[in-house]
Parts: sequence; structure tokens; C-alpha cells
Amino acid sequence: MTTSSTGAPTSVSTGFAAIADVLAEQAIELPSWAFGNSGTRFKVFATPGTPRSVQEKIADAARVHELTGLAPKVALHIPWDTVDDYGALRAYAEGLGVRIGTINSNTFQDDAYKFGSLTHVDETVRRKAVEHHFACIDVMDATGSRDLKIWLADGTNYAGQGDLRGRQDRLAESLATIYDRLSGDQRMVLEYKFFEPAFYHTDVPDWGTSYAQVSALGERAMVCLDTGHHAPGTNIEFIVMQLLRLGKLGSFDFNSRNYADDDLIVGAADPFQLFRILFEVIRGGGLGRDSEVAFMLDQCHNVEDKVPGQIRSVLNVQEMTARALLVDRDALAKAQADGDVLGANGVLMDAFYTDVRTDLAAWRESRGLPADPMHAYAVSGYQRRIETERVGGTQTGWGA
Ligand code: PSV
Ligand code: MN
Ligand code: MN
Repeated sequence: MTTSSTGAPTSVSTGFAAIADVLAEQAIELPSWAFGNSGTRFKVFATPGTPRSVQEKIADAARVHELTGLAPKVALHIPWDTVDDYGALRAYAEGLGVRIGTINSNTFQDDAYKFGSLTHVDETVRRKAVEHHFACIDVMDATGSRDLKIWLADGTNYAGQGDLRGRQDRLAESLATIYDRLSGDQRMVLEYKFFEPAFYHTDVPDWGTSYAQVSALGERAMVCLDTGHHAPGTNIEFIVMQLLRLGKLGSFDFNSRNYADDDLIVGAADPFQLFRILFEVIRGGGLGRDSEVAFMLDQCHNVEDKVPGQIRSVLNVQEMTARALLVDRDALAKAQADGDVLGANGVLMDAFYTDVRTDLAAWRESRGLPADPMHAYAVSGYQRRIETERVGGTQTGWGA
């Protein structure tokens, strides 16, 4: 039993049992690139055991799923994860108990894209970028992936460098051509980011621009919200609420940040923000069987081991989801209706401060999972094995 900020018992303790089934519906996609080496422009540190192929990345992702039951999908990045036979890759992944998730396009590492890709003034460059997305859709057809994720590095560094309006119009036309190529239940998700690598303007800087662009396309085009892509102080949960309200929240790229697009372990920098975001997800119907919102991670492990880094990440999402599910929504609604400012805030904080770790450990054990997946990984010998076996070849990395 816990008590509220007023000292009275709350229904938070009505308990964990009530949320167990919803928790079981949580499915998180791991980014293949989280298992590769990454770093900053100053240095990329190589780590023993780092995958040398997409198959080894998938094997690591499958290990995270095996120990947590939380990560049944792996997102790929094309061309980083190029293989000859995507049908065979799909079978390989499924043989390890995971599926291929979102396909991420890449129009930011080719010299042709120096001044833009889907927005470029030159029709030939735009065509090249559009055709890369067609190739990504071919990959989706073979892997059974539902989502094509587009993050663009397009933008300018100096005022006057580009025609902002012209670039937006060309973007709309390029996106429409790509969207028309999707079939069945395939979707496009358009990610926004307010800076970097362009530092004056980016062509999809914010949720409003992404929303305007995808709304013009149709109902299978949605917004992707990367939690690290906002100016400091932005109320991200408000954006989550608004996009769910508009039926346009397609997916998350979860990570955490202290300064910029840090891509740190989700929930590491600001667990309370993660809690607030997940509360709005739940409140808006974004979690559960009927939701189409994809929960992806977009992270880089520059100095920590990558597999346990991903295990920690999905566990953090689960822990804050559990706390957000424990919010006494009736009590909250009543306090809000009564204008009880501190009472309403107290209801939320009671759930946030509830330690769910023991309940989660028991919940995992009841499903045949290790109570402590971090510990289970540490004693499993997997890290030692990959460090011994993965010698020779070229380690994969962000941008390679
Ligand atoms: C670059 O900011 C970025 O981190 C975007 O968030 C993409 O989702 C990711 O790279 C992979 O392309
Ligand atoms: Mn992202
Ligand atoms: Mn990013």
C-alpha cells in the first residue's frame, strides 16, 4: 500500500495485477545500428564482440528479446544492412525468434546529397533519392516490414542559402511519389529534427511540418517522434498527446539526451520525462493491441557494452510504462474536474514514485523470463562468446 501526498491511501496499490496483461502487449523495436560501433566526430571506440554483419546484429537483438520478452523486432537501415537475399534474412531473423521491423532509408551519406536529397533543386538528385526509397520498399516487400521511416539530413547552414518554400514544395512532391509506391498495410513515417547536420534550417524541423507533409499524403503516412530531436525544454508529452489526438503518431524513436541529439539510453537522462510521455501514450490509446504506434529505440552505445545497453533501455521503457499504467485515472479526472491542482499533481506523482521493480521481476518469472535480465545476461557467457568468436572481418558501425 502506498500513500498519496496527502497521506491518504491511494488506489495505486490496487495493483500490479491489474496492469499485467497490458504490460504483456508492449513490443519494442531495436535499431540494428545500436549494436554497431558508434561515437562522436572526435572518436569511435571499437568494442570487442561488435557484429561484423547484419546477421550478427540480429543475433544480438534476438538475445535482448530472449532475456526480456520485450523486443520482438529489429529495425534495419539501408544501405548499412544490405544483403543479397532479404527473404533469407527474414527467415534467419524469424528462426531466432524476432522479426524485421521498420526500414530506415539513408540519403545522408552520398556526395550527391550535399545540398539536399528529396528537396534538392536538381531533379536528377531528387530522382536518385526517390529511387533509394523505392529500393527500401522492395526490401519491405521481402521482409514483411510495415514501416518505411524517412529521416532527412536536408537543410541549409546560412540564411539565404536556399529557397525555404521551394524546398518544402519539392519535398511534398518527392514524398508523394514515394507514398504512391507503398502497398497493402505499408506505412511511411516522417521523422523531424530541428537541427544537425544542417544548422540554419532543416526541411522537416518539427512535428507541425511533419504533420503538414504527411497529412497531404494520406492515412498511411504518419509522424515519427524522436525524443532527442527537440529544443531543450520542449514539452514532448504535449506533442505526443496532440499527435495521438490527430491520429498521426506513427512511431517513436526513444532515446534520452542531456544536451542535443545525444542518443543515450532511454530513460537515463530524465526518467520523469519518459514517465510523462508514456502516460500520454496510454491516455491517448497508443499502447495495446489496437494501437498502431511503433515503439522504436534510436540509440548509440558509444562507451558501454551494446547488448546490455539495449537490455537496460527496453527495461527502462517497461518500468516507466508500468508506473504510468498505475496512475489512478479516476482519481486524476476527479481532481482535475474539482480544480484540485495539488491533488491532481499528487495522483500523478504517486504513480511516478511507485517502485515497480519487485513486481516486474515476479511478472517476468511468471512468464518464464529471468527476473533480472541484466544479471542473466552478465552470467550467460554471451558477451565473452561474441568477443572470442567475432574476430577478423570488419566491425559494423553507424555510418558503415
Ligand atoms: C540522426 O539524427 C538520426 O539519429 C535520426 O534520428 C535517425 O532516426 C537515425 O539517425 C537513423 O537514421
Ligand atoms: Mn531517430
Ligand atoms: Mn537522431
